[in-house]
Formats: sequence, structure tokens, C-alpha cells
Amino acid sequence: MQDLNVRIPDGIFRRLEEHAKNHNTTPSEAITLLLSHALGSFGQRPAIDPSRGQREGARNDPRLDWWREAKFGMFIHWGLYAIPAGVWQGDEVPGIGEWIMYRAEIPVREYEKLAPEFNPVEFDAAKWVGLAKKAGQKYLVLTTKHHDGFCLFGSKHTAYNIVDGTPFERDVVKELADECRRQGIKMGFYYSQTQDWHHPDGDGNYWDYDASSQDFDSYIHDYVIPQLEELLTKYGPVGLIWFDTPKQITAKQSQDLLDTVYSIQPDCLVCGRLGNGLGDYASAGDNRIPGSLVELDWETPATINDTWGYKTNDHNWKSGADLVRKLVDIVSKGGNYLLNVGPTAEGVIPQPSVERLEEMGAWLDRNGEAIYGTKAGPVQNLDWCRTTAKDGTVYLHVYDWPADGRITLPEIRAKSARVLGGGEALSVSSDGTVVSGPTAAPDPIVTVVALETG
Ligand code: H79
Repeated sequence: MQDLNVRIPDGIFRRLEEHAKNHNTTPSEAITLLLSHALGSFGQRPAIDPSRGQREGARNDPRLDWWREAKFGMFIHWGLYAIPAGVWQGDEVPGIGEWIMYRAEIPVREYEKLAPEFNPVEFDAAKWVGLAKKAGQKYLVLTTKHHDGFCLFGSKHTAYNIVDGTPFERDVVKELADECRRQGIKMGFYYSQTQDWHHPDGDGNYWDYDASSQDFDSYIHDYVIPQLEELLTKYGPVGLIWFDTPKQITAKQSQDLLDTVYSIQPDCLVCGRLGNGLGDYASAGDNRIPGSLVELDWETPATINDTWGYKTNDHNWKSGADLVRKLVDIVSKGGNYLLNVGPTAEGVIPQPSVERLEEMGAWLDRNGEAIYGTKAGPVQNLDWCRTTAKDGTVYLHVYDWPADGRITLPEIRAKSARVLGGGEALSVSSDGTVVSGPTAAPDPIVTVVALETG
């Protein structure tokens, strides 16, 4: 690092020093960390950090069976940050929308003023859950408390919550949990266990609080655990708790959170971002898809555009076809896809997200057999296709349909073949190595050929 003769602007250097001070690193380590964030998926970090991996023994745990079958979930990032929506005092704040408080170093006393403005009169739990259903998503994970500390549920432990601190006064966690139960979707709660930029003892807010005089252990035991108790007792069965950014949390503290969850709801799953390798399933990095098969239960959380929390000026939407292919790619490698929407401050899921989710749902209506309840397929690492498998059937997800309609199978011998989505049976060569179909791709996004290998 010392050899890198670059001039760092004073403002940024001050930030790095702050960051270093708060994380017990040197400024140059802080630079490395920032660079590794900036490099994102092009960096050398593995897609799944082992500390966010899967606890030993969970791989065969039947508690995860519903989650293994589900494959596709809806992530919802919603909170006060939807009001500024990426713009603070007239200035565009770069980066992910829900980080605006951090990036603009907004003091707690300023940011708090958003709460009395939060009045999402368009919020309709039935609509949101209905969209997840239509998209073919089987579970839903809502930010009950993100890093900014604001709670989307009524809590005895802070007034900084939607029921006590906003004119809306409705408990959206309750409304969504009830609606999920009604519509047969599993409900999960995102809860930021380490970072809390509002709580005086939480992690991350170096602009209001002095880390050296914080009591993080008290924050965990006197605040996080009591809030988890509320979430696990007031809203019926909870499918999973989605912890995030473990950072400084110790193994003991992670274990205490795990014990809290299991003691109240033994069937509730805990995501790998609890930290210290204790989760029920592994969590890939944000928007990261592993290059090949991963022999764990794992999940990629991902955005449709480039932000989690709503931003007025983020229009970089991935196409429906791209999203379907990402789903197929992930499932073919044994993972789940948790795809995010960021509703507006009025409570509306942006129309571009709605359109893409509906497109995915339409594809899943035709091809869901090759996704839900499958396992990673027998053939990996090919450019033109992905495979999934279930009960003696191999599903060949064809990205590039051959112009002559002849598919030479990779390492699979088929007894029979059919195209999913009402397609007719295809002819199979007598040695089971070649399938012949129509010359035009039957499905414009990804065509799935079901091969009976029996
Ligand atoms: O909830 C979503 C994100 O808010 C959260 N995880 C997903 C699911 C998340 N927490 N941390 N990160 C993602 C990594 C954040 C990195 C950055 Fe930054 C935030 C890059 C730019 C702003 C930290 C601050 C690193 C550079 C500045």
C-alpha cells in the first residue's frame, strides 16, 4: 500500500481515518476494505464468505426442506430512506439508497425527522404479497429494522418505530405477516443485528457516536435480543430471520442470538449472515453468483436495479430475461434467489419491478417444474445451458437454442424428452444422445427440455 503513490483528497482521508479508528484497522487497511467493496464481483473474494457459511449439521436438517423447495423469494427493503430516495438536501448521494444516512453522515437528530413524514397511505399488504405470488416467489423477507435503526413494527424497546413514531401508526410487519399466512407465503424478517446507526451502542455511526465509549454487548443483550423476542412472539410463525453484516459481532453474541431464535421458534431458520459460521444456510455476497456448484444450502440476495432501498434516480433495471437466467443459473448450482424490491415512501412497488416480476412469474408458470423442488443438475459449467434435476428427470435449461433444433446432450442419456410449457414430445435418437426439436426456440427466454433418464 505504501508504494501506491496516490493523493487521497482530505475529506476522504478523514473518512478513512475515522473508519480505521472505528474498526481497529490502519487507514491503509481501510483503503483495502473500500477497494474490495468497490471491486465487488470482479474482486478475488469468494462469492460465499465462509464466515457467512452454513453451520455443520444443517445441510441435512429437514427444517430447511420448505426453503430448499422454494428457490425464489421476495426481499423488501423499506424504511425512512424511501423518503429522500437517494437525494439529500438537493444533492444526489451515490451508492445504495438505504445507506444514505451513512454516506451523507446525516446526524441522528436530522434523520429522525423523517419519521413524522413517513405516511405510506398506498401501502397494501395484499398487493405486495399478491405480487410475490404472481412472480412465483415462495417466501418474503422484509426489513423489520435496517442499519438506520428504524423499526417497521411496534416495539416496546424504542419509540423509533412505525407505530409510535409516524402518522401512519400501522404495524406493517403484522399486516404483511398476516397476509403471507393468508396467501400461503413464508414470511421472513430481515433484522440488522450489528449495525444500528440510531442506537447509541449500535455499530457503524461514527459521526454521532464515539465507538470507544460504546457498549456493543449491551446493545446485543438489552436491545437486539428483546426485539427478537418481540418479532418471534407477536407475529405468528416466522420462516426465517435474515441477519446482515456481522462485522464486530463475536461468536458468543451470534450464539446468543441463535439460541434466542431457537428457544422461541425452533423451526425458524437463521441466515448465514448471523456471523461466525452459525447460520442454517450460507449467504452469498450481495448480487454475487458463485461460478460453479456449491455443496451447501445457500442463497444469493440481489437487486433488480442497483439499489435495495428506493432511489428516484436509479433506472438501471435488469431485463426480465436476465433475471430469469440468473434464477436458472443460481438454482442449477444449488442455490436460492432472494430478489429485492424497494417500495416508495407512499408504499408502492415501482412499476419496472412489477413488470419484471410478472415476466418471471409467467416464465415460471410454464417452467416451474424445472425449478421448484429440484436439485443442482448433473452437468455444470457449460455456456449454452444449465441443468437441474428431480426424481429421475433432468431439466436442460437451454439458453441458446440451436438453429437446426438438434441438441447433442452433454453427458446425459435420455429415454424421452419433452419441452415444458405445453410443448410436444421431442424425438430422441436411439442411443439417447441427441434430441430433435423445432428450429425456433420454443421459449423466448430460456427453453426447458425435460429429459427422462429413468
Ligand atoms: O441490506 C442490503 C445492504 O444495505 C446491506 N446488505 C444488503 C442485503 C449491505 N450492508 N453493507 N453492505 C451492503 C456493503 C456496503 C457497502 C457500501 Fe459503502 C456502502 C459501499 C458503499 C456504501 C461502506 C461505506 C463501504 C463504502 C462506503
